[in-house]
Formats: sequence, structure tokens, C-alpha cells
Amino acid sequence: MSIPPVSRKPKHGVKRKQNLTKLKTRQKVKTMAKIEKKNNAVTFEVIFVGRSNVGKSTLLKNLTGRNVRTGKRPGVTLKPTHLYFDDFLITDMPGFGFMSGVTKEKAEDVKNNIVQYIEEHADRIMLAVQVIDSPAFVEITERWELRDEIPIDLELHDFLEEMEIITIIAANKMDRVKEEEKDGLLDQVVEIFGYTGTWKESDALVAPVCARGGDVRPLVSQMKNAFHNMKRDDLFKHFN
Ligand SMILES: Nc1nc2c(ncn2[C@@H]2O[C@H](COP(=O)(O)OP(=O)(O)OP(=O)(O)O)[C@@H](O)[C@H]2O)c(=O)[nH]1
Ligand SMILES: [Mg+2]
Repeated sequence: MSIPPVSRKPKHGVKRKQNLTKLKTRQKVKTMAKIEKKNNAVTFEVIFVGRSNVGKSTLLKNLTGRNVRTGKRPGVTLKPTHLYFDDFLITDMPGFGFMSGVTKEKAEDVKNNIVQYIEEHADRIMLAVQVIDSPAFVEITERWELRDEIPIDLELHDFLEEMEIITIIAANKMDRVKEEEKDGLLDQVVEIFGYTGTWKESDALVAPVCARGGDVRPLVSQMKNAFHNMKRDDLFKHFN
């Protein structure tokens, strides 16, 4: 009499795996439906954009008190991250430009995705906060211009203007700029962005900040001012 071979994986184990997969799929569908519901309720969006590692996520963490992933190396935020507040949405966009461990093609994809996202949601994006690494900004843009290329920051700024999205320039990492050099640097920044006059006199909306040190008041007041002009003072409560 031959003994039937013993199956190493009992049948009920397979069934349990199938059930688990079904459960996971159902949970995924439920989560996606929830996200879609939240997303459909959005009427007013603010996006945070800028080169990689400039401190977008740190700024958002400080402004809202929400838990946003930040990191020492560029390329931490690779997909738009959404912070929902009923009909109000803040989106932390992935950074463009150099990212550690990311190929040039992938970096180009990130940029195209950002442009596509803005185009798709232009009707509800009321405000953009364009974050720059103040001490590095002038040098980086000069390097691009020497290669006869338009720096992505400027390209993005012009694109936002074309889309009629009000944009605040958050000049971050001001703790790395000497006190006596701050005004001169900010004047240079607005000039590079194509405005005339000093940073205080020009039409540019500039907010010098230090996200790491928690000094974000100039940005909060610029944002509140924009919300006020759009008759959305009710949004003030979401900011620290
Ligand atoms: N010195 C200084 N460092 C800062 C400041 N704000 C952020 N950083 C640091 O900059 C690094 C990048 O911060 P993130 O907030 O992750 O930058 P990000 O722009 O979201 O980066 P990506 O997600 O890669 O696009 C972290 O090490 C922060 O601690 C600041 O005001 N001053
Ligand atoms: Mg980030």
C-alpha cells in the first residue's frame, strides 16, 4: 500500500491566505473610497512646491502641527502628500531637482508630474507657497544660467503665474544667512524671480522664514493676508 504524499502546505492555509487577500483588497477599496470622498469635498487647496530638500515638509509640520515626513537627504517626499481639513486641503509636493539615489529621468518625471498635478487641479489651487533654500538659491540659479538653462525654480514661478495662482516665496533657512546680509540676499532673490525693486518694495510676496527654528510667522501672516483677500478668514484656525 502506498502512502499518499503529505502536502507541506495544508489546504486550509491556502484558504486563509485567499481570505486575507480578499480582506486586504476590501480594506484597500474602502480606504480609496474614503480618500475619494475627502478629495471630492475639497474646494480650496494650497500647495507647497520647491526644489528638493529646501524644507517644504518641515515648514508644513511647523505651520499645521501635523505629522509630515521630513529628512536630511533630498527626495524624501516623492508623491504629493495631502493634509485634509474638511473642504480645505494642503498638499506637500515632491521636491524637484537633485535627489539622492534618483536618476535624471526620474527627476524629470517628478517635475512633469508636478506640472500635471497643478494643471489638473488648477480650479481649486488658490495659493502656492514656493519654498527656496535662501543661502543656496543665488548660487544654484547662477549655475543654471551659466549653462544657458532656465532654472526650474523660475520656470515653476512663471508657470504658476500663467495659471493665475497667487504665489508666496518662502525664503527658508534664513538662520544660515548673516543678519547684515539678509536684506541684500532677499533683494537678489526677487530680482532673479524677475521683480523690480527691493524685496520690500516689489510686487513679490516674500516670507523670510526658518522652519527648523520654528520661526514661520512671516509666512503665516502672508498666507492669512491671502486668505483674507479671498474671504476665507475661517482658514486661519488651521495655522499655529
Ligand atoms: N538650517 C536649516 N535647516 C532646515 C530648515 N528647514 C528645514 N531644514 C532641514 O532641511 C532638510 C530637508 O527638510 P525637508 O522638510 O525634508 O525638505 P523637503 O523640501 O520636504 O525635501 P523633499 O521632500 O526631499 O522635497 C532637513 O534636514 C531639515 O531639518 C531651516 O530653516 N534651517
Ligand atoms: Mg518633503
